[in-house]
Amino acid sequence: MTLKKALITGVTGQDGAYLAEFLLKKGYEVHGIKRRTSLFNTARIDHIYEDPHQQHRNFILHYGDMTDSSSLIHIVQKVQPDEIYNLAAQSHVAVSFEEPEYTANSDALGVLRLLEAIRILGLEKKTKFYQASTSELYGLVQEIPQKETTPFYPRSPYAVAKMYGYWIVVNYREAYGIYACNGILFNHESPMRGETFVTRKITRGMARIKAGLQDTLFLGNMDAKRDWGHARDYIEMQWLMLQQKKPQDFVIATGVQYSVRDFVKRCAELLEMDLEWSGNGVDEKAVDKATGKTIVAVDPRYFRPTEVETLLGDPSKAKRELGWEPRTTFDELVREMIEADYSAAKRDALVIEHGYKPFNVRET
Ligand code: NDP
Ligand code: GDR
Repeated sequence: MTLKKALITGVTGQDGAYLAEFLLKKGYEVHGIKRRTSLFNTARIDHIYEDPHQQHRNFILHYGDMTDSSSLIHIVQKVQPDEIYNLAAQSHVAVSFEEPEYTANSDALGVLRLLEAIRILGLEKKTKFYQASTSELYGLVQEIPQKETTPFYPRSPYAVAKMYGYWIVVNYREAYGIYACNGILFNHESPMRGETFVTRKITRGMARIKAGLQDTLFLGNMDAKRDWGHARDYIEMQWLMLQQKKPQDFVIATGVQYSVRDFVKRCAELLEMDLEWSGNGVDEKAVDKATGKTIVAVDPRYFRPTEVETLLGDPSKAKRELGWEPRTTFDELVREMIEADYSAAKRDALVIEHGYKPFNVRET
C-alpha cells in the first residue's frame, strides 16, 4: 500500500514539529524542508528524526529555502506530495520591521514559488495546498470578533506579506482549480513556542526568575490583547482543512481574549509569586512583595512602530463545517508552558550549582 505523502515547509518550527508528528501517527510519509543553518535547527523534531542510513523511512528532511525557487521545484518534483503544508515564514512581527524585504521574499513570494512549483510540475489536480495565514491580517480591527468575512487591515511588513500570501492562494484556487486553503489562525502557543514570542518569553523569564537565574523580565505593550490557543489543537485543523470536498478558508481561534498583563499574572500565580503592580505605560512594573525586587518592567524597545492592540476570533465556521473545537483552555495552556519552563530552569540551576554551564542561558 502506498502511503499518502505530505510535504511540510517550516517543519523545524513550532507548528511544523506538531504537524509532522500528527501526520506520522496518521500513517503519512512525511517530508520536511529545513534550511541550512550554522547550528543544528532540528531540536523540535529530533524525537521523530529517522536515521538517513536506514532503508525505509517515513520522515525525510530536504534542504531548501522559501527564497529559492529551484530548491522548492526540485523537492516538489522528487516528493510528488498529496498535500503541502506551507508553514515556513519569517514569523516574528517585530523582526519584520527590521527585515521587511526578506520577510516579503519568504512570506509573500515564497507562497507564490510553491504554488508555481505545483503548476510547473502539472500537479494542480493532485497536490492540495495549505497556507498558514494569520489573524495579523485583521491588524487594525474593523469588527469584533473577527471572522472569515472581516476586512483586513495589516499593520506590519509581516502582515502585509501574509496578505499577499492569502490572496495568491485564493487566486490560484480560482484561476487554476488548485485545492488550496487559508487557515486564518489566531495566536497559538506551546512549550515549543519560539523564545522571543511574548507567551514563551514570559513563561521562560518568570520560571528563570523563580529559579534564581534571571532578575527581571522586560516586556513591551502589556495592554495588547490576544486570543491564545494551543498549537497542538490548531495543527489538527490544518489537516482537516485539506480533507474536505472543496477548499475553503477558515478562522481558527478560541473566542476568548486575554491581555499580556493577564498572562504574566497567571504565570506569577502558578509560580506562587506575589506581585504588586504599579504605574502604566513605560512606568508600569511588578514588584515581588516578599523581596521588593522588580520582577517585570517595561522596555520601550519592545514597542512596535504600528501595533495590533486587540484580536479576538470567531471560530463558528470551523465548528459548524468541520466539527472542530479547541480542546485546551487558556489556563491549561499557561500551566503546561510554565511547567515545562520551570522544570528546564530548575535543571539549569542544578547544572550551574555543580559548576557547569547550561546550554541555553540567554535572556530574551
Ligand atoms: P516558527 O517561527 O516557529 O517556525 C517558522 C518555520 O519557518 C521554521 O521552521 C523556520 O526555520 C522556517 N523558515 C523561516 N524562514 C524560512 C525560509 N526562508 N525558508 C525555509 N524555511 C524558513 O513559526 P510557527 O510554527 O509558530 O508558525 C508556523 C506558520 O504559521 C508561520 O508561517 C507563521 O507565520 C504562521 N502563523 C503562526 C501563528 C502562531 O501563533 N504560531 C498564528 C498564525 C500564523 P528555522 O527553524 O530554521 O528558523
Ligand atoms: P504576535 O505575537 O505579534 O501576535 O504574532 P507576539 O507574541 O510576538 O506578540 C503578541 C503581543 O505581545 C506584545 N508584547 C510583546 N511581544 C514580544 N514578542 N515581546 C515582548 O517583549 C512583548 N511585550 C509585549 C506585542 O506587542 C504583541 O501585541 C504571532 C506570531 O506567531 C505571528 O507569526 C502570527 O501570525 C501571529 O501571532 C498570529
